[in-house]
Parts: sequence; C-alpha cells; structure tokens
Amino acid sequence: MAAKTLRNYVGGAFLPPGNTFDKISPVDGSLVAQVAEADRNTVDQAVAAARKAVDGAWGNTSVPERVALLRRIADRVEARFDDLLAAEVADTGKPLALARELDVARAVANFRAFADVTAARGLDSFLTELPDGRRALNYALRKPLGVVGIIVPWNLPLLLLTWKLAPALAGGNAVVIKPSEETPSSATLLAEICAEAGVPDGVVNVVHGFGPDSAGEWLTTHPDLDGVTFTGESATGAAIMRAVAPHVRPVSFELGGKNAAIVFADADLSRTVDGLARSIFTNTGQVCLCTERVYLQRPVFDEVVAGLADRARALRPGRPDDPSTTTGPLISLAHREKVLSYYRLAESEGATTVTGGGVPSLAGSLDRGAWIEPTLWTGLPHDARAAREEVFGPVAALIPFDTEEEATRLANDTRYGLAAAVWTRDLERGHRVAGRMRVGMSWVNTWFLRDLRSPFGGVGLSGIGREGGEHSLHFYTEPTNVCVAL
Ligand code: NAD
Ligand code: 6OD
Repeated sequence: MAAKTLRNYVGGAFLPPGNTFDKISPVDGSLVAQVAEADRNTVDQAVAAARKAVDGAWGNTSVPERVALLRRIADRVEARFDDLLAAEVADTGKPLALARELDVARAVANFRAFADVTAARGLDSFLTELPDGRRALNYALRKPLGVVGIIVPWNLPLLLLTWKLAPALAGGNAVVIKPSEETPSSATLLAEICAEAGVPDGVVNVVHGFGPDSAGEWLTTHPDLDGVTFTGESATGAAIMRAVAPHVRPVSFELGGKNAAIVFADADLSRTVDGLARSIFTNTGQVCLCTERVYLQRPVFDEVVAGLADRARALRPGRPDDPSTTTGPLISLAHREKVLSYYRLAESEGATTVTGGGVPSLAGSLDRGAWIEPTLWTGLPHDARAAREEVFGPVAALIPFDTEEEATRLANDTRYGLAAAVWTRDLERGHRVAGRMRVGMSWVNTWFLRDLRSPFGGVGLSGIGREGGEHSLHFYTEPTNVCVAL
C-alpha cells in the first residue's frame, strides 16, 4: 500500500504537497508517510491567514462562543479517538495502551479543561479611592495576543500540542502550528478535526518541516507573529529567543530537564519502586518530567536498586498493538545514537551499568527499529556529564546520600529546574523538601499526577513562564486596563 501524504493546512485548506520528506517508523524503519515540507512562502501564507482571522470576525468572538467551540472540538476529538490513536502510534511507536490512556485521552481533557477555566474566569477590576476623594473604576479587558506560533516536540505530540492550542483558542488567537518533523500525523488530523468542529478558516494552520533553515526558523523569525509558545530542547529555546528578539515578542517555553527523585529510608518502598520505575521508564524515558537522577538514602540503597533493576528487566519491547508490549522504541535511530553515546560516556566517567546499556536483539523487522535497553547506573560521579546533561532516554543514575540537607543540595545542583519527586512517609519532611526543590513542579509520593489548573513549567534551563489553567490564559491574552472616573 502506498504511504499517505501529509499536507500543510493553511487558511482552511490542505495545500498541494510540493517537496516532501519521509516520516520513518521507529518500530521497524518502514515508511509511515511522506510529508509536505512547507517553504517560506507557505509559512508566510499561514501567518497571513492567521492574521486575517484574528483581525476579522474570529478576533471578536465572545467567551461563550469560544467555550462552546472548545467543547465541540473535545467532542470531535473523542469521536475520532481511534484515528488519532493510530496516527500517534504510527509516528512514535509507543504502546497502544499508553497512547490511549495518556496522549489521546489528554487531548480531550485539555480542550475540556480550558473550556471550564475560561467559562469560570472573572474580570480583574478595582475600585480606586484616592486620599483626595477622587474615585475610579478600573477593569482589564482581555484581548487575544494575536497570531501565535506553536512549536512542539515529538515525545507527546498530541498532548503537548492541544495543551497549547486549547488555551490559545480560548483566548481568541489564531495559530500557526509547526509539529515536529518526527510526528506530523496527529497535528494534520487535528487540523481536519478542528474544521469539523467549526473552527473558522485561518484560525488553525499547520506547517510541516524542520527547525533551522526550514519552517521552524521561518515561523519564529516572521515579523507578523505576536508570540511563540514552544516545547522542546533548551538549546532550541535559546535559538527561538534570538529569533524573536528583533521583534520583541513574548515567549512561553517548556524545555528540558534533569529531574531528581529523593527517596528517604522511611518511604513505602514497594510504592516508591513502582513510582520510580514509572518516572524513569514511561514513554521509554522520553518525557520531560522523567527522573534521570535518583538519590537514595543509604539504608535503602541496595533494596531500591535491586527493585528498579527487576522492573527494568521486566519491560517488554514489541509492536505497539501487541498486548504484551510494555515499552516502545526511541523516536529515531538518530536519537538512539545520542542516548547510546551517553550510555558509553557514563561508563567512561566511572559508572557501573547495573542493567541494560545497549541495544536489545529483536526478531524480524524490529531489528531495524530504534530499540534500546532500559538502563541503570550506579557510581556515576556527581560532576560527570552523564549526571548533569539531559539524556531523554530510559535511564537513571542511582546515587546514595546520608542526610536531608545533602540530598536537597545535590538535587538542586543543576542548571535545569523542571520537576522533582520526594518519597517519604514523613509528610512534614515531604512538604519541606518538596518546597525546597528549585523546580517548577515538585511531587510527594507520586509522579506526573496532573491537575490541569496547576502551574506547569520550569526554572533555569527548563523554561520561561507557566502553562496550565489561568497561567496559560495570561500568556494567550493581553489585558487593556480601562480606568473610568466616578
Ligand atoms: P527540539 O527542540 O529538537 O524540537 C522541538 C521542535 O522545535 C520541533 O518541532 C523542531 O522542528 C523545532 N525546532 C528545532 N529547531 C528549531 C529552530 N531553530 N527554530 C524553530 N523551531 C525549531 O526538541 P525535541 O527533540 O523534539 O524534543 C525533546 C526535547 O523536548 C527534550 O529536551 C525534552 O526535555 C523537551 N521537552 C520539554 C517538555 C516540557 O514540558 N518542559 C515537554 C516535552 C519535551
Ligand atoms: O502534562 C502536561 O501538561 C505536560 N505539559 C507534560 C509535559 C511532558 C513532557 O514531556
């Protein structure tokens, strides 16, 4: 069967493909799709279509109209759940059950959550009373930010795209989406679904391509963009900041992490090993929140290392639709080479590989996929590059500590600052240590438990700004304060 062609979606229509690039399956190296690569002119057309929409009727829609639209999109996403599931799994190779429970389910939830938050939102207003007797009413009208560029990565493609698209639409913006070149399918389908739900032409545009010297660069350097929301690597975030700087545009960045977990000796060890295994190996370690450094209080070090090693060895690679599969491949052979280079580096820096460390041998065409062994290290020095740089694979360094002060200091000694997890039965300590983590999100006795109203983001190299609930709506709207003398 001929592979499908994924096209750019601009101004409410799919454009003729022009030049294409191949999207290759990380499961077995087969061709998933040919993808139309947007040229500069296509990106210009997309920005112009978005501008026309936001300056026209769409920019003046009321909050109830937009809330109703978000609910219709959620319903359509639900109706096309299986199509989105197939698209996401084809691109990423992740197990079907994971994509069903995490990626596509969260797409529905994202639209509903931002509909709820937007519907319940009040207006900022103040009664001003000055000492000389003058009085005034102040209220802030919230207007769309305008034309927003949405650039997203490949690890949770639909989840992360809808996490930005839903609040952008809630705020009345028009968007140009640049999905990752590794995961073009679900974004293309989502454009179709938005049209089915009644999103007006030009409000949602999708351009495919790469970063530098391609759609990513042409979008972020475009002078008519009003803001960029980006999720991806910290170095890419820095490049995007440079790109928007001449036009002084706002950015919202969710970037990389080198996240720590701290396990105290009093923790419920069975629950902790479950939680840690999930936090290290979910999505083959390709979640920005994944734990790559585990600090273990010395009395429980050996027991937790053994428990995690058992969990790593029990993971079953295989085809996404095989019910016995519990772990997928990395996204690409290129990414596998990067992760393997860290496996080698860690050993050269003094680590002992407790389990894993290489490529599994798999039968048939799977040997052409980007498969990798889940891996655990002990003995990695604190200053080793493998202990400080984000690997973004199924791997963690396991490090002993003695005191709370020591664990807090080691966990915070990083240029990143995305997430942390603390495992203890002593909740007083749990609150205290979680609060001392220099991160955007700190969990106690859990990991990746999400309330979509809570602030999500990072400090340091991990990002700029917060998304989630009201925090997203702040980025996607511009207030105009009106002050009326009374
Ligand atoms: P990436 O930065 O390589 O690519 C992300 C997107 O940016 C892609 O669409 C890519 O085409 C585009 N891009 C690349 N260079 C660009 C440029 N110069 N200008 C404009 N666009 C450009 O990231 P990735 O490899 O796709 O994803 C993995 C990274 O994302 C990891 O570092 C991970 O931690 C991070 N991430 C962070 C979060 C978070 O919420 N903090 C979530 C998911 C992933
Ligand atoms: O749960 C979310 O809202 C979110 N943004 C998750 C990001 C995961 C990173 O890979």
